[in-house]
Amino acid sequence: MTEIAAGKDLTDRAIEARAFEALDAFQIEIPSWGFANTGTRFGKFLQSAAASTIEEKFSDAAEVQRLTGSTPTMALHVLWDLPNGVDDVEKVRLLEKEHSIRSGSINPNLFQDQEYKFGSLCNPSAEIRGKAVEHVVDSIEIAAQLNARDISMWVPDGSNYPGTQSIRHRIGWIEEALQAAHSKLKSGQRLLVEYKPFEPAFYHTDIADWGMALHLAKVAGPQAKVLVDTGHHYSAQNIEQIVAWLIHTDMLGGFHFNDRRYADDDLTLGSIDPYQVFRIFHEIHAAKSDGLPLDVAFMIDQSHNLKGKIEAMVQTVMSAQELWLKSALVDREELGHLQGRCELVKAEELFRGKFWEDVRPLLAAWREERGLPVDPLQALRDGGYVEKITAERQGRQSGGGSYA
Ligand code: PSV
Ligand code: MN
Repeated sequence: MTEIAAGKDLTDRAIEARAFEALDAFQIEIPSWGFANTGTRFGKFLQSAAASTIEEKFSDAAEVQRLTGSTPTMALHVLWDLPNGVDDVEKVRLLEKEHSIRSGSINPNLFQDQEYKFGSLCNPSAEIRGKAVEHVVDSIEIAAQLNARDISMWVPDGSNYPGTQSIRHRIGWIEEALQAAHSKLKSGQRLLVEYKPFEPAFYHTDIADWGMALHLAKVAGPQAKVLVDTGHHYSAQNIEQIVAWLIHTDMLGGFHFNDRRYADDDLTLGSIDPYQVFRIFHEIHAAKSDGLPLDVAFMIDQSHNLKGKIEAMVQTVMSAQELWLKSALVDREELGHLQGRCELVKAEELFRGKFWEDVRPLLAAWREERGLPVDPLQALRDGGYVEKITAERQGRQSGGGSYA
């Protein structure tokens, strides 16, 4: 071997080691509702293979984990997955064991009950607010019994017509509600406050953006953090800047990943703007390189109406792994020097150069080394799981899914 070849071999091995380390550290939670029949407000296109029971959702999650090796937990939505509340915990525990999938974040449901027509935690009726808080407290108990750390709070409240609600009074009510919920957290648990600018309310949303979520998380207590759903921003918003601010203030709790073209479209992660996901991941890697103690939950929040559900989930995890790996490989030390010297073009080329690099061979090598299918999508097609569940589930009506 020439000296140059030996040097290249050493570099290749160093890159591979770095890549494997990054991939080993990467886990992303999949949502139970991603396996169920869902639709738009115009209707649903039903899929025979869709899961309609919690048993089927665990089974589907196990298939995604078998193929990708990066999804050991599944987010649960309380009303959809544990309609009997804590009474369903034992059943979920058995499913966790059977499928080697742990329960991930627990999502209270504050939007399906008729009583929530004018809001849940921000409803002008103290009685309804109390009921909503009770549901959150029950969800915290479910999480505790399932050893799940995070309770993801998406509060759908808002109003549709100017002048019809006191925006300020509602701030006070939600502060009280989140404090009450926070006081019930066990040690180690976290309350993640998710924001969204619109939908289902179209005039004002009570937690519309990251500033409001940050304020509310701070008011709620030390175990509350902010959850960034990438689909919950106005079109031109710089999401990685929000992420950097939340990291700086030690208030970043987690992500719901999906992509968007217009609004909260829940499109496949990276399908519209993969560079944005790369830039977000870069902020995470950069903070880690700077030695900041980050503890961020990566979760997928997508439920596909047209794509095969398991196929879409596997594809999403693969995209996440690719973008995570690309951003992991940025030479941050060199980037730091270039930033310090304001060498703009060199810095940008170094940064975006990694975005354009094809990391799929590295991912394939990692999969092979870890005993995973080298091409998870092909393995899904070859494995016959979808055909099997299609036959088993065929003809049954949908249920147990999001917006069902
Ligand atoms: C609301 O749009 C949201 O992002 C919340 O996280 C919900 O829990 C989830 O979607 C339901 O799909
Ligand atoms: Mn979300």
